[in-house]
Amino acid sequence: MKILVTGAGGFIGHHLVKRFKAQGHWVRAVDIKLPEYEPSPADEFLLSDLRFFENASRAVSGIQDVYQLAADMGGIGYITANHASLSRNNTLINNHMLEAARLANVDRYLYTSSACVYPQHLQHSPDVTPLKETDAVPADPEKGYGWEKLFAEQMATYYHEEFKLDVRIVRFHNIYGPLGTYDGGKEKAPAAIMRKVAEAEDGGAIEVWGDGKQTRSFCYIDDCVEGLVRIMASGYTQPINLGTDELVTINQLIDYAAIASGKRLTKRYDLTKPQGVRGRNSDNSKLQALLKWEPKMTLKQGVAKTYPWIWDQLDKQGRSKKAGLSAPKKLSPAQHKARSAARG
Ligand code: NAD
Ligand code: GDC
Repeated sequence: MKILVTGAGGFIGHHLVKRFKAQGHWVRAVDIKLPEYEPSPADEFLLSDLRFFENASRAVSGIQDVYQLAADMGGIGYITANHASLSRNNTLINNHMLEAARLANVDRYLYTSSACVYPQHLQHSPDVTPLKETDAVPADPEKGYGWEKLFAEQMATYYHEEFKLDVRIVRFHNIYGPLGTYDGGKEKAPAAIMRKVAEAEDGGAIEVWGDGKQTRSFCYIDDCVEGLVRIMASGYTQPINLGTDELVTINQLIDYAAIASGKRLTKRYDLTKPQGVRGRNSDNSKLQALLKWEPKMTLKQGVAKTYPWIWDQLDKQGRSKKAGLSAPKKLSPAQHKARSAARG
């Protein structure tokens, strides 16, 4: 099969290319950048900007299956700071990709959307009711990124209705794992927290955005890739959640990272930082009914698999700190107090 993966220089796209190559498919990868942490195994890698129609057209030429992952995106800090440019970039990419795919007569087209499409008024409580696909409309999504994702979903649906394009629309719920961005401003909470833990001295404190009581569900990358392949095969053309329904607080996420590190750490809350919705979880009823499958990896297991990779990356830059308390004589009285509190 000839497969196109756009956004293949990014986190999920790169993992997807590896999966397809392992299955023996021919893969064209497209992105404006190469993968940062290891080379792509794609048969062809086009460094190309999909905001331009001629590039989208070239990308889909001769292709059977399209996996459209190219997007200007990041964690809550990034997506709340760039509403205009991000929305413009992504609407251009998605509109051109759909039209190019239609004209090239591709077999199947999978679009990667986000849980950010869900109405904000349904996400005011940490004890949130899991979000089901039909909750998305009437709309009240995340400003900028959520609106453009919802519009791109609608566009994919219109292309299906009007031109019979065989679409898939997948709503990711916070995906994490090795080879994901952990630094530079685009990182999401799991990678950011693991970076902070890796850089912290044992017995020290890490900065947390918000009060740590906000909730999310997080999905490990291997489950995400498996889910994408299964959803493509399913023939289902309406939006579908892809995530876990393991609701955790950000404090729990930090505790799992601390366990993986072997360090004793305290948390320092910064309420001035971006926090997004108060609670978000995935309702997986449709996913289970459709695929008889859902993501399996618990957050504790996934963090244990991801932390060593982030630690190694930072270690190469001289930024990681090993577990093991340093000599007490170097500590100030305030640090002594914090350490005692951390030890409980
Ligand atoms: P990522 O940022 O690692 O990958 C996206 C890639 O798109 C990047 O490599 C980027 O360079 C590329 N890109 C941006 N503009 C481009 C352009 N004009 N032309 C070509 N390529 C361009 O993000 P990811 O986590 O791998 O996300 C993949 C997809 O999944 C995106 O559509 C994203 O919105 C969606 N998504 C991801 C998550 C998550 O938790 N990771 C959650 C919801 C939705
Ligand atoms: O960035 P994110 O993972 O995005 O943040 C989750 C929660 O973790 C937020 O409440 C944030 O304040 C908190 N948090 C605590 N410390 C930190 O150091 C930190 N860095 C970050 N980034 N967050 C921290 C995401 C979007 C994605 C996407 C997914 C879909 O929203 O950013 O682009 O589409 O949702 O699930 P989040 O979960 O709000």
